[in-house]
This record gives sequence, C-alpha cells and structure tokens, in this order.
Amino acid sequence: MLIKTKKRGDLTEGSVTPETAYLNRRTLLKGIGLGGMLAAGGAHAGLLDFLSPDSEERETAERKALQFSPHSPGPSLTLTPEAKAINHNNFYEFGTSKTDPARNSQSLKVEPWTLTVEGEVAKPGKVDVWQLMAGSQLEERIYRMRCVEAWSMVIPWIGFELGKFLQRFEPTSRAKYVAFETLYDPGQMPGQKDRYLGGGIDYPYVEGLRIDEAMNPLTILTVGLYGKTLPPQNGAPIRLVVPWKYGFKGIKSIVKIRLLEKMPPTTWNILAPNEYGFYANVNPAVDHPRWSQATERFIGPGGPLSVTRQETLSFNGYGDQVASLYSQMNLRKYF
Ligand SMILES: Nc1nc2c(c(=O)[nH]1)N[C@H]1C(S)=C(S)[C@@H](COP(=O)(O)O)O[C@H]1N2
Ligand SMILES: [Mo]
Repeated sequence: MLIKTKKRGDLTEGSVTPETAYLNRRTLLKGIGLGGMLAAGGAHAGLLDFLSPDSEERETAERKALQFSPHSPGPSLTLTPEAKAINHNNFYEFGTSKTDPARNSQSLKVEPWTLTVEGEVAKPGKVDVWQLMAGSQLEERIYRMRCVEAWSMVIPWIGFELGKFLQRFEPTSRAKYVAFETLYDPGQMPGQKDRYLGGGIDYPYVEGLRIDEAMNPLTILTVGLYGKTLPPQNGAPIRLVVPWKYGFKGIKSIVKIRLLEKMPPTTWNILAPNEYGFYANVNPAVDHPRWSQATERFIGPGGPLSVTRQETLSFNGYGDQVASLYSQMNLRKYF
C-alpha cells in the first residue's frame, strides 16, 4: 500500500515526529544518479538528498498513489521508528539474535554488486545494482511487515516493482516460478561459516514465488528504507518485499534470480516443512504448529518494550489486491 501525505488520517498520534515529518517529504524518487550519490560523499548517502522539490513530480506521485487504492483496512498505519527497523532484524547469515545483524553486518561489501537474471527468459543478463538504482524510477511504498514469529512493523521502503524489472528479461511461457538467492560468502557472513550462529540453515538462503505473485504490482525489489539506501542488516543492496506474505519470503542481499518451470526449494520450508510452507501468506486463521497467528506484536513508537498487541489481518491487509490469486486453493493445505 502506498500511503501519501493525503492519507495522513492513516497515521495515529504515535507517529508524530520524526516519522510524520518524514512522510511530508516527497514519495516518488527518480533520477537518482550514481554520480550524484558519489559526489555527495559515498554511495550510501541518503537518497532523499538528491530529490528536487518539483511539484509536477509530486503530483505524479500522488496520482500513482491513488492507483494503489489508499485502502487501509484494520489497524492504522503508524510507522515503526527507523531505529527499531534497523536494529531488530532477522538475517541469519549474521547470527540468529535480533541484534546480531546490525552488529555483525556493517562491513558487508555491497558495492559493486551484480545481480544475475537467468533461466526461462529470452534475454538472460547481469545487472550492476548501483547502476540499476541510478537508472530506475524509484518509488516509496509504506507496507506492513508481518514476521511469522508474530511481530510486525510498518516500514517505508524505496524500490521498484519486481514484475516490471523481470519483463526486461522477457520471461518465456515456461516461466511458472521465480527463484531468488542470497549472497553466499562465508568470509563475510559469519553465520554461513558457523552452523550454530547461522541457525542450522544450509546456505545460500533461497526463496521463491509463483510467477503471478512475482508479477503482482505489490511485489517490489527494494534498495532503500526511510529515505536512505538499505543498511546491510536489512538486506543491502537489494532485497525482496512481498507485503502479504510472512517476512521470511522477503529474501535479502539477492545475487541471483532464476525463472523456472518448477517450484523451487525455499529455505524455511526445507528446514521445517510442517511449519513453513512455500506460499506463506499471512493468515490469522492458520496457526503455526507452535503458536497462534491470530494476533501480532506491533513494534511501533515508544520505549523499547512498548509493543501493541493487534489482530493479524488476512493477507496482512492486502487481500483486496491478492486474494484472487488463491481463489482455487485450500489455504490450510497450501500454507
Ligand atoms: N537472506 C536472508 N533473508 C532474510 C532472512 C534471513 O535470515 N536471511 N530473514 C527473513 C525474515 S524471517 C524476516 S522477518 C525478514 C526481516 O527483515 P528485516 O530485518 O528487514 O525487518 O527478512 C527475511 N529475509
Ligand atoms: Mo521472519
């Protein structure tokens, strides 16, 4: 869901400064030149530094927002404070505790970064992610994120639609699934070297989507959050965000995308198939074998221990845009 300044009613009192001030900034980011980023003191300078306050662009952004139907069911969209979103992470390559990724990932070398797209495409290719960023029309999307562990956040991402990106490589008619792979580099990712630190996962971390899920306009590849490029702990330089699915589908630090005829294996499903399915749609009616999924702890503004218990929404609140993808499926069986 793209929420615009017009939709301030979606915000609760909790999201007063700095998050509200942040929302007043423009939301369609375009023409971010790599040269400009370097000139401003390194590739990790905040993206918003490069925006011009051009009102025509702002209007385009607002029109675009309306296409996304500013429908926001359920609990209001209070932003999670940036400090919490970048210090409470799951990125097992850097350790399994929530504070490990921020602590252990800061030296990850994210530049240059090559993303390979191959498989069932007429035009396979490799792209330099920083050039891709510079040449893409980036936009901001404020999405709910619901981890399968029953905590949630609301995060303003910066990115572009996966579907539009994939079209460039001309998927063939045999492309029924899309597989994603995270960087495998045990020298940089201590959890890949130490099985205990890495939570027993067989790396690289892999994820997948059905092609119609990948092409849905809600599905984005993100390169930033809170107006800045992604920090390593959130999946720099490029990660997937699928807002109606549990967070583990949102694979980080992607190096490879493969279009396939068959459903690809996915990390959490390999690890515990009875607990984590391929689809992983947020579903308050289907409990995890070890806990209820009916409610969640929203990590919002306030002190470190202030979390709000709230109802979990079917498809994480995005059912109007995605429920039709699953109309023929038994979601208890295909969880
Ligand atoms: N490569 C990789 N991607 C990953 C994970 C991981 O451990 N490794 N954890 C997933 C899980 S369980 C969640 S909830 C989200 C967390 O994203 P965040 O830290 O940006 O909030 O990342 C997902 N992507
Ligand atoms: Mo998660």
